[in-house]
Amino acid sequence: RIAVEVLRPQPGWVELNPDSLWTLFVDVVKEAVQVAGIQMHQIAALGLSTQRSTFITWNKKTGKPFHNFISWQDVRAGELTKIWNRSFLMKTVRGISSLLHFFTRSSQFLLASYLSFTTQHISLRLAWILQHITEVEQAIKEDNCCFGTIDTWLLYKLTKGSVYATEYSNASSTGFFDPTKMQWSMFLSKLLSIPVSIFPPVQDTSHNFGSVDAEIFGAPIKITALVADQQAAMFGECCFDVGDLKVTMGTGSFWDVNTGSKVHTSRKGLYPLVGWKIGKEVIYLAEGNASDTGNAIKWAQSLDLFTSADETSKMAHSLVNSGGVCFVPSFSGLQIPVNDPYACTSFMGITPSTTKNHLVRAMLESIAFRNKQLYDTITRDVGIEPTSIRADGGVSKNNFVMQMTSDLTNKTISRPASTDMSCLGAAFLAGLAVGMCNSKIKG
Ligand SMILES: *[C@@H]1O[C@H](CO)[C@@H](O)[C@H](O)[C@H]1NC(C)=O
Ligand SMILES: *[C@@H]1O[C@H](CO)[C@@H](O)[C@H](O)[C@H]1NC(C)=O
Ligand SMILES: *[C@@H]1O[C@H](CO)[C@@H](O)[C@H](O)[C@H]1NC(C)=O
Ligand SMILES: *[C@H]1O[C@H](CO)[C@@H](O)[C@H](O)[C@H]1NC(C)=O
Repeated sequence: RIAVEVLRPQPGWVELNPDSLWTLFVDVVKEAVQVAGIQMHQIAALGLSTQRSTFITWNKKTGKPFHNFISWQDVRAGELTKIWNRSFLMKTVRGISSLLHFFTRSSQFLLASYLSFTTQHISLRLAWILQHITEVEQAIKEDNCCFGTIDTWLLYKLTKGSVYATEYSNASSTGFFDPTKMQWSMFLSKLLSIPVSIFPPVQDTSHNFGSVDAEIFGAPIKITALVADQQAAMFGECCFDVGDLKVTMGTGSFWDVNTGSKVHTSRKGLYPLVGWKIGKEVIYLAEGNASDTGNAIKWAQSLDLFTSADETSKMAHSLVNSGGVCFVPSFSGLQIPVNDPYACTSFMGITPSTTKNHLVRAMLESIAFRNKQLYDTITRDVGIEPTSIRADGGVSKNNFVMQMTSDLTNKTISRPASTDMSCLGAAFLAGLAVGMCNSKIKG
């Protein structure tokens, strides 16, 4: 597994170098094609699935970035977030919006009435950049600033600067996109004084975005899909029908449910997203997450509670219960349905007879309990009774966690042989655009 080096120049700042990301990306594609034993010219289409809410801005004329990628984990806008969230203006916005919703019943106003900023949304990190990097401010004045998430940046680089675009699933995860109107949010733009003109044009998920410059891979491959990671996983898992539900368990757990052509407005903190837009059809999702899943396991590994995550399921199964030990997985607070950003991580119930196995079992149980909590919240809030749950991501390989989740929810869980569904989803979407798959594939 190849990973881009994560830079932490100051406490709370999390960045990625755009040039190393680009170089690594090109190397990985070349190697994958070589390992598959095929030639570049045999490839019909390329689909990209990328991490969400990580962004960059660059000079339109020279293509030179103004700063590193600002990761979704970056909390430099924490102070700004607190100030905005508590401001009189935001209270007024929420108050007026809920009043307007009362009279109009428009979901647009209901969404605004729950508006509160978090550091994970792009809005305030972008506002921070505008305030602190004068080059960006200047470039915006001269209409010379491009904004992009990782997909947009890779597309721009792949086409040597000739294509500048993003697509709906990605745009909607920025928190700067209005899913009820399917355009960049004029409201947030005015509120935060960030001109909409810096955002890229939004295209369909499965669309002919242009071709890779022949110099890069030695052949001009068509780029026909851009899609954000969770949405790609949803597509890869074939969650095409209303009520289809999946969970991707990686660093965190992401639960997504297909809400069809309806934007779901939630009172519990589920986030509405565009799943994909293909031609006239727009599919919406509602999403909830638990931010510490693989994270918690990695932490335990760093303390030498075990040497490989593969051992944990066996360790947990070696006991009948956790011996009264409980773990709360909240390194980044607890998300829905608790919604407490300050919840602290803890082990409780430790006694002199507690062993490593008890601690590990308590941690795995906590992941299953969070799954149950999210499952209940989502199915009640959206009003569905799914027949099964589809699971993917690295942690879904853990038999103990999956069995306990299945027992708690009383649902069958289906798990694909290969757990990287984001890649498969992007490939399906790319194939769709070049006619390799005539319609969505079932099964
Ligand atoms: C934001 O403000 C609202 C209302 O003032 C409050 O209920 C909520 O907990 C705040 N959220 C954060 C993350 O500070
Ligand atoms: C996780 O959910 C919280 C709300 O519960 C949301 O603010 C946050 O943006 C989500 N995280 C990601 C990475 O989508
Ligand atoms: C679990 O599901 C089965 C089959 O769907 C059902 O017959 C049974 O009553 C359920 N058990 C509980 C405790 O809900
Ligand atoms: C898609 O959007 C997300 C959120 O805005 C962003 O982090 C990601 O980099 C985007 N993908 C691309 C390829 O631009």
